[in-house]
Amino acid sequence: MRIIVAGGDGFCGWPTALYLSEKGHDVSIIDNGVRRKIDNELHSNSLTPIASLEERVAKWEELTGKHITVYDGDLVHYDFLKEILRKEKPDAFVHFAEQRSAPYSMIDREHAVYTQENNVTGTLNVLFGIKEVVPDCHLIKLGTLGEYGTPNIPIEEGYIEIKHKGRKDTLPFPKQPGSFYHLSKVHDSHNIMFACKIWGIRATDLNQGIVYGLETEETQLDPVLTNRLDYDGVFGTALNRFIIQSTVGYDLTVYGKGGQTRGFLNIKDTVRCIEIAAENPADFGEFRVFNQFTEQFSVADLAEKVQNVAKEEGFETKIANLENPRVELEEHFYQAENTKLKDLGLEPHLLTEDVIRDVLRTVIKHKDRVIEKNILPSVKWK
Ligand code: NAD
Ligand code: USQ
Repeated sequence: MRIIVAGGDGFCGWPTALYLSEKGHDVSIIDNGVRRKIDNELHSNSLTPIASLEERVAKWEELTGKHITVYDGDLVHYDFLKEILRKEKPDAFVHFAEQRSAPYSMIDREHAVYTQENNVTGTLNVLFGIKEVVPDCHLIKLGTLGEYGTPNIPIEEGYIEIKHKGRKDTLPFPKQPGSFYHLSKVHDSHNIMFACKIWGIRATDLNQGIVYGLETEETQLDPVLTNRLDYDGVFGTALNRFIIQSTVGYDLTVYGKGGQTRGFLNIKDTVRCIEIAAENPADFGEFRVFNQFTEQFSVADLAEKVQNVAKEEGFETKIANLENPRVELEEHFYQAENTKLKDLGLEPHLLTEDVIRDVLRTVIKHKDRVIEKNILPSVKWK
């Protein structure tokens, strides 16, 4: 298949581009490099040293003979996007290219506006581009499990059957997102659903949980192919952050009571889920939704797991219950459905002590790069 990976320089996009290329697909990447610029804005960095995108794809070609074309540009620029769609004529468009940090979207008005303009306009452009240039192309869009929030009922995959006043219908599952970032994903989902309905576009919305780990078989082939790894209070995510904190002598930063429960998955499963979605496209006019995670944990559970493994590796770590910078439930019911990807062949890499140990040992090699003042959360919701 001819596949465009938008956001292919990022944490999920880079390993996905390599994985799909390895599987024999003709892959091209669109990325405007904004994630690297945001590191400069925040005076932050990836824990792992990352090569430029040009160096990355050159090394991949040198090692495997497989070519990945790179387009340096912005999805928000419609003429640029249309030109690439005309050139590439993709069978699938994998869309990772969004501002993905909840805290970043909550810094101030400018950051909230940037997040929603970047994400919503970029996705609208992709929808119009598919309609006008490549109507057969399957859109594989990264949504987020956080679109649903934490309702007091089990979370279904996209839709719920509701009986009301003697009548029955299958309707989109209610959305209660917890940041301007998560809201941007809800807006995207609505726009995609509408475009499928009116234009007959085929789309899969992957409501992904929190991704942990960093390496896949492909990124491990050479240090130049190494994936980025975020640990700071703005872009770092729960489990990866805890592992890194344990190696530099920081208390694990559990926010509030730590009963916040979320869906998680290994980066090795992210890349496979994209392949599954690509190989099993949605029908024309179908807005298909998969919940893309493999296990659910509370943040307190995760901190404890990391504490145990870190201890075995010689790091004595304490768990801090910091004042929660976010507005969210800290103790709640949580049960999300995740059968559709497994039914299509996903075999999850589950979170074992060995998996945590593996990431921890990789992290140790780069722990001198940690900028300590970036570890504590700096953005408040209120
Ligand atoms: P990332 O920030 O590492 O990667 C996103 C990439 O997209 C970056 O390389 C950035 O430069 C690029 N980009 C952003 N806006 C762009 C634009 N307008 N035009 C072109 N390129 C643009 O993020 P990630 O962690 O790889 O996440 C990828 C996607 O998966 C996001 O949509 C995110 O919301 C979703 N997701 C991520 C996680 C996670 O835990 N990382 C979990 C669930 C969903
Ligand atoms: N948390 C802590 N301590 C930390 C970091 C986070 O207790 O040091 C808590 C948060 O308060 C929250 C939970 O852990 O309750 C998850 O926070 P996170 O920063 O790990 O993840 P989140 O902000 O939800 O965002 C991440 C990605 C985003 C993706 C989302 C998937 O950055 O792109 O969409 O995970 S989900 O959470 O399923 O919506």
